[in-house]
Amino acid sequence: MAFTLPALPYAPDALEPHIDAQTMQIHHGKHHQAYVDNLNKAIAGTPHENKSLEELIKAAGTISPAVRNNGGGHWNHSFFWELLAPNAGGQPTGALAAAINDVFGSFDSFKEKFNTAGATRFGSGWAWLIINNGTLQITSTPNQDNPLMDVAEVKGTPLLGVDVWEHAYYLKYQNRRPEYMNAIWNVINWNKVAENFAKAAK
Ligand code: MN3
Repeated sequence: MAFTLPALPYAPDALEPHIDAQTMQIHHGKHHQAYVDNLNKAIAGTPHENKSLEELIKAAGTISPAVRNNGGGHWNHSFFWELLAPNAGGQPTGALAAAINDVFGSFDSFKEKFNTAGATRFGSGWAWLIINNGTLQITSTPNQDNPLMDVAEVKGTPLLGVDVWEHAYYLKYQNRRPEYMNAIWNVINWNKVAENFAKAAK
């Protein structure tokens, strides 16, 4: 069964002025679409054809780089779009807020550490908030890898992921990745992150 591009859960201009419409259109319609198309090409006629995306991701180290890169790209972007929303941002509440304060001291200190993880990821990759054995942790991965992969240096269940590839911000922020990392907090959908947390903490 071929994979398909999920629709954006909001209009491409809904995250303005923090993430511009053109970036969203190209990022979703061209980059994410290409990961989906190339993943389908890579698994066509192979034993991986009928596996779920999660199964492919978890075996990333034992399958072809094309499946690792494009499967990761498809999983990561599908996850990412849901984590953003118009009229979002602010701070988490409830159990998630308590867990963040517990581990990082405060929301501001969490944000600072997360921004640093994104800013210091050399080249292309992702910054993550994960849960691992019940504990929150910040990490980052190169390229389209993610913490679910068997090849990840730090493994866990992603709760929040931010794309730090240049294609995610270059049109508006050019080389200023830290500025993009600061702006994205205005559109983080904490309800979705809390949902991921509740599911993973079970
Ligand atoms: Mn991307």
